[in-house]
Amino acid sequence: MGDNFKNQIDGKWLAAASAKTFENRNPADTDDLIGLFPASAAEDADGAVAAAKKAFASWRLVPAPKRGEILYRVGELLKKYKEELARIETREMGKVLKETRGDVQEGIDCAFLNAGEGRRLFGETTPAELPNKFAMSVRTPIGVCALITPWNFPLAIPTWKLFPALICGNTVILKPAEDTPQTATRFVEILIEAGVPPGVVNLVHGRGEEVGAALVRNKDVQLVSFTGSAAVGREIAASCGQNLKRVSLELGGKNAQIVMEDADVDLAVEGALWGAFGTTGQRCTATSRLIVHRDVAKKVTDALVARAEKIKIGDGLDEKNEMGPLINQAAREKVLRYIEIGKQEGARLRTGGAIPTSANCAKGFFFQPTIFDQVKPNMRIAQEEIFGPVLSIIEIASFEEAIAVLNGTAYGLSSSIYTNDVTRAFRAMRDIEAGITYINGPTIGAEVHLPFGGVKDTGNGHREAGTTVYDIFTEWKSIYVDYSGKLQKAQIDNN
Ligand code: UN1
Repeated sequence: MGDNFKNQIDGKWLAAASAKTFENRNPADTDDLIGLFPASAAEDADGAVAAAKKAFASWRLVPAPKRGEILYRVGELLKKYKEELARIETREMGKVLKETRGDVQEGIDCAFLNAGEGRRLFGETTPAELPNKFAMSVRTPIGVCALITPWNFPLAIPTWKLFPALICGNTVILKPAEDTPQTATRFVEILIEAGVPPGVVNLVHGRGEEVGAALVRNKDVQLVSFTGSAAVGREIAASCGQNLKRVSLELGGKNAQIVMEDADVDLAVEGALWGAFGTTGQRCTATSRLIVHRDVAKKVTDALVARAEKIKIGDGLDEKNEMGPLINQAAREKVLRYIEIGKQEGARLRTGGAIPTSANCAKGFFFQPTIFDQVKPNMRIAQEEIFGPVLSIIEIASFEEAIAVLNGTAYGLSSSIYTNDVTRAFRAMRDIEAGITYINGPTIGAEVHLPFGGVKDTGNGHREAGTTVYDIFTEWKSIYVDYSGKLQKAQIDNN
């Protein structure tokens, strides 16, 4: 029997007002019930918004360096509890321990980065056009922020949104994915242990259609930050548009790695394996297309197939395993549907494509690493986000064709090119349509101090992480101080 978990609203741990709950189970072993979580509804979400609104009145006045001190303590506590958090994450999300430790590390890095920002948050001073007048611009907090986060990075993604929101003086409601509520709960416990005051961070569990929608609708929420599917992102953006509410979206991807004929082939294979099958292919940044020059296509494909077949699949808590399960039954059904679509479209299934039959995989949502070759750029498996361990290999004959194929999808999050030709590398940096481009590295592994996000249907132009995130979580205010002691009229010709 699992434990009973709660929402956090205004400093109190509360069940849903309806007392309803939902189950959280281990995707590697569905007999393992992790716990029961509040199946919250609009009334719980609205209560959390009211608490955040109340707390904003005092939190916005806490000096940013003081808010930073709390975030330094959060960083220290995340270090202290790193292994515990990694194990919680693996148990509820499935990815292997090495990866969940990396996920927690990303949160630690994000804590210290944002803690330091408490002593920067720079504005500008500039000369005024009139004598005895001073002009400057400062960042001010926005207010109540709703953070709606996915299950694939159960700690790192909430930290990317929450730490910048807090350091800027906002208060938040975190609505974590239903598949990974325990990591979020432990995270909020740690925030409270570090000294975050009541109401500054609220946590509401439940379904996006209920809790997420209620937060997006609530007039007292000034900003929505969402990471998830493009379909849901469009709905959120439409609703926020109606209310002129700020919204930051990080949505899907169909990321590609190019391998040119001059590349270090072994390095490119290593990169593609990690990019495609790391996190069981469940990253927004995952490599789902490999665009390979025909001169090296056979060598690259054969090597990838051989390596993919050796990947050890199983429970991520067992250190010898290299790839955990998919997140849930619906995810596995989706992947299976795309395997059929790929076959029907005429792509050649080179390896995988099925549920593993080994005994250790019997109770979870496992899936074999899968590679299709002879994929054409316009096939659905080369256009649509699958979010599983499925790699589509597309052959090309020139650099120009490679770039055109890479750019030929609706998305533009991450991208990569393996080449030893500096001219090609720089042309790729210029011509690839994506928010992130790697030269001789895989499509995954973005660092928290650089802007993160993408072009086209991947988002709405915002970049979380980096220094750009502060433009999401603050308003600019321009301030003029006239110390002339008389009325001075700007833009009037005084001569
Ligand atoms: C995601 O999959 O939404 O760049 C985030 C990476 C990680 C973050 C991925 N640092 O692969």
